[in-house]
Amino acid sequence: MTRFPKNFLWGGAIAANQAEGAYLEDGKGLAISDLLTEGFLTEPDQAVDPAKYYPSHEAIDFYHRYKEDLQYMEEMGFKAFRTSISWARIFPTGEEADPNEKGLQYYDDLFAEMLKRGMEPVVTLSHYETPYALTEKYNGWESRELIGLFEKYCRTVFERYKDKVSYWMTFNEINNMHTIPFAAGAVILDESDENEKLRVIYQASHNMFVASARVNKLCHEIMPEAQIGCMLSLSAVYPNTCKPEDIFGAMSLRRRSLFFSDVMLRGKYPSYANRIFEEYGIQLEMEDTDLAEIAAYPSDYLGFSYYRSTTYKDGMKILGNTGGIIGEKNPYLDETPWGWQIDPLGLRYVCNELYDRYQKPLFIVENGMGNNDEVTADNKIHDDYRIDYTKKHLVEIAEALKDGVPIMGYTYWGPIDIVSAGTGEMKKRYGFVYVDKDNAGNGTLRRLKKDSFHWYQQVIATNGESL
Ligand code: BGP
Repeated sequence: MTRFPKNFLWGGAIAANQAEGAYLEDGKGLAISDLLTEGFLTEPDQAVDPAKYYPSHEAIDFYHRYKEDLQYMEEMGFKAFRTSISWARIFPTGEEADPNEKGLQYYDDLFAEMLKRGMEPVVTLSHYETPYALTEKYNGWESRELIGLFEKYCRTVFERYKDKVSYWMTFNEINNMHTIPFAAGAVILDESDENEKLRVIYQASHNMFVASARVNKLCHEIMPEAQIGCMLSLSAVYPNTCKPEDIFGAMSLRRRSLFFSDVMLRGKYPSYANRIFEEYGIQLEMEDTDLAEIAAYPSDYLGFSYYRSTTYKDGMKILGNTGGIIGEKNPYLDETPWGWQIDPLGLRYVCNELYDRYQKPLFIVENGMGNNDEVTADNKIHDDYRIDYTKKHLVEIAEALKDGVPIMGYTYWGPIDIVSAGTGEMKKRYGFVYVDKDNAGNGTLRRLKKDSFHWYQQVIATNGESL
């Protein structure tokens, strides 16, 4: 029995800053990701130090090798390929009067190559790569200035790619404003003042909500047939025990993320937000038209990343928990070498909860297993663990579809090895295609198919029937 819709968007996802490299080539400006030596869980440098290694500067050189890499994706039968446009390729400092034509041309060629190889481009407008000049000048999204600058960037790329791109999304994992605010909002926080820190987190979020509403409107004006979604990181959150305080805390931790999709999909601030603003003395700076715009132009779908589940234990810090993901170990689950708890049923649970809450289509735009793959003497990579992880999650997606949840597609995270966002490592490999490069940046960059490459090719060829 067919378990996946015939138009299900099978594919894979990367991000410009984790794959392209060419970090200053053809006029590109510095992006926030270019100042990180060990990923977004560490503080950025204030300037590039020539003596240091920055993983995003070369990454896997996708900028020059995308034709070869897309050939691998075509061979697996991809229907869709998600990547981001690096804002700093188009407007190097974010404030230029005119866009950088070489940057526009690169993405023109990239999207054309995808379409030629049978893949729908799925484009993230901001994936942890805001022009760093906007952090230096405005402290990123804390300032309303970024609304107009982002709108101008989006209008430029909508106009340029309106005949190539039908699937867009605004801010990658916008709910990570609480855990990695520099990544999600290009803001630097004063960790010494809790109220001020939360004020900046919620002010930046508000400015992004307004920007999202405006570009949703713009997207539909320029491309009436296109779809534009919001995008969140949505691990399942369980109570650590049946203790009522654990149950209530788990709901509160879930709400910390769902606050963002509540605003962007329902078009208004949820009532529970008022208590947070009151308790922390937060007065959001708004213009009279903000709430009307947010109400009038919600996102079309909910894109989200799902890797793992986590638990809430009474007493754990919830709001403003910058510097990483919180959660107690779940004794019923195995975990990856990086401690991410493997919970395929959790994905079915999250899909049902999200559809119950929003009654809008879902798009699983990130799911995958990071692991320390070994290359054998005969150049093989036997990644059965990745096949097992992905198979189990896809089976639960089929169950969620059977539960009546409309799911647009599945773009596996990191179909080719790329730089880890959290740690900057290459050895945290997700790919169905291996890339010869190590954490210190050494390697030939040659590509190798893993066992999982042939497995995923079969899954797509049979529209999931082989699972
Ligand atoms: C998500 C990001 C992706 C990707 C993924 C895996 O938060 O949207 O950019 O990096 O996490 O995380 P990591 O690369 O740290 O393993």
